[in-house]
Amino acid sequence: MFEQVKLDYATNGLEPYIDQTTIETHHGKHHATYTKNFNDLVEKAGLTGKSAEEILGSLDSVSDATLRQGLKNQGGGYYNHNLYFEMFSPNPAKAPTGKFLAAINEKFGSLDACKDEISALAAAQFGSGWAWLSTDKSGKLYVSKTLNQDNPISEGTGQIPLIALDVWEHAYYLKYKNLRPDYIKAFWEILDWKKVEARYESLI
Ligand code: MN3
Repeated sequence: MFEQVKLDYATNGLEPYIDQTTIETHHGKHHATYTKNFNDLVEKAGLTGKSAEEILGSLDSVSDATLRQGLKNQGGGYYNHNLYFEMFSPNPAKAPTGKFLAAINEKFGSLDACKDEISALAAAQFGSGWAWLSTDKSGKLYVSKTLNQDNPISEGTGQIPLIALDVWEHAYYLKYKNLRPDYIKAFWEILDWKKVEARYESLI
């Protein structure tokens, strides 16, 4: 049984960057629904006991096309939002350190350049989707964007996401309306690089 990540901050704890109503709706309704639907589909597909990464990484083994697409959509919705919500903090570390910072500097030149690349992909995503910072098992970093609830795992890239930037309108529309770039700027104000760094270190 897959469970939504519990927020380790109050629903108003990310104000003014993400407002309370958006967090309540996004986590309490959207993410809750993806999670419920994913659990139902996992049971239907006979995949109980597998991890979300295993399921999303082997969708080709599901022969029924409707079920396969459902697992990709709802499983992505479950997994992507867990990563999204767990990387925020009301008092975030504004930069990583150590090996992770070294990998960022090697790939992008600087932390600001890394954020700019992800922001540009997020702003350029036409319609609903996500922008990503991911790693492979060797610790090499990648940026990408995906449509819908697709992610680097369901895309079969061999990459594991570290940062998930949701650019579906439900993530920002109540506060930012059409101004997605303002939401993207706000995202970096509450992203906790210490959490991202801990995830990176656990994966490589
Ligand atoms: Mn969302």
